[in-house]
Amino acid sequence: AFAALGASPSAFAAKPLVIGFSQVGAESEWRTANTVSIKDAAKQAGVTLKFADAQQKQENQVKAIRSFIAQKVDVIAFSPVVESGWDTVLREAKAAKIPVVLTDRAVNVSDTSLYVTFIGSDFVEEGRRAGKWLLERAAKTPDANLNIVELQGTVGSAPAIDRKKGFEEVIAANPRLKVIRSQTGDFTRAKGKEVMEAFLKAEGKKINVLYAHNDDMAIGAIQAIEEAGLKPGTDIVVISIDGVKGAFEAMIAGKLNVTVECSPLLGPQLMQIARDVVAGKPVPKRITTVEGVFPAEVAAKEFPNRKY
Ligand code: GYE
Repeated sequence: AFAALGASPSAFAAKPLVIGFSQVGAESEWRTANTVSIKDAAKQAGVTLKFADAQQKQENQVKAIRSFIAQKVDVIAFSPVVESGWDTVLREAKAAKIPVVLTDRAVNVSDTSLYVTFIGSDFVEEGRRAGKWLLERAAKTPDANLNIVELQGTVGSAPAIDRKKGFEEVIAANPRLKVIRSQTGDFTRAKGKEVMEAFLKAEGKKINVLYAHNDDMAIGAIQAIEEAGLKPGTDIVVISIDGVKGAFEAMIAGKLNVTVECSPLLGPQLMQIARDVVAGKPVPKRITTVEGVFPAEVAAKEFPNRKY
């Protein structure tokens, strides 16, 4: 019938949806899996994805968003490296009538109509889950004081702020649990190792527990602990967040005690939401990822099921 009308079928096909996505960077195993998820899901959905890597710098994200506005993409999506400082550029997107979808990390804006929805984990809850695991463990050694060192994520980022808060809230129930040092390791292995070396130098054998805001920093710190002649997982209990394959390997090797899951597989949801938004369908303001907790005891059994 198309041929009879003298037009090719493709002339009738809807034009592909264009999404501009500004990624934080490539700082961790989590982030790499997140990028793969978004790129694969775009391909699967027939979405044209304009992808920009900000190398952990907010100024690069602001530039990318402005360039997406100039290119008149259908939807702007981004994972904001830090929470604050987004009002101006998001107002520009709103003025250009381009909907903004947040993925993974939240923003702190006075006007929440500057974005349509936020898809990602509840980071406060992740911090609480890490704290609960430690409370239960501490109950088994009622006489010991437990000195904790904390490796924070990127300063000013939603996961660093929230994971600290949730953990503190829960461990406050037991006065024997004390955070004696807390510093950022910027979510990377290299920084995690470096800061842990400094912690060990300052506190030595006083350290009983390491709480790292992500697996990569924990894995870097594990190296530092070993180089200091101590046994990670035994001499120092190690707790982290994400649940990447590297964490499962470390648990199977007995060097990491528990990881709290945080799923990076947000791509398919993002594509669906972008379609719904452009189609004018109502979408929820907050879409929270469902996740679990994996202690070392289940690591070997769970490993084959891990998707990132
Ligand atoms: O935990 C960390 C990554 O924003 C949830 O960023 C994400 C965090 C993740 O670098 O590994």
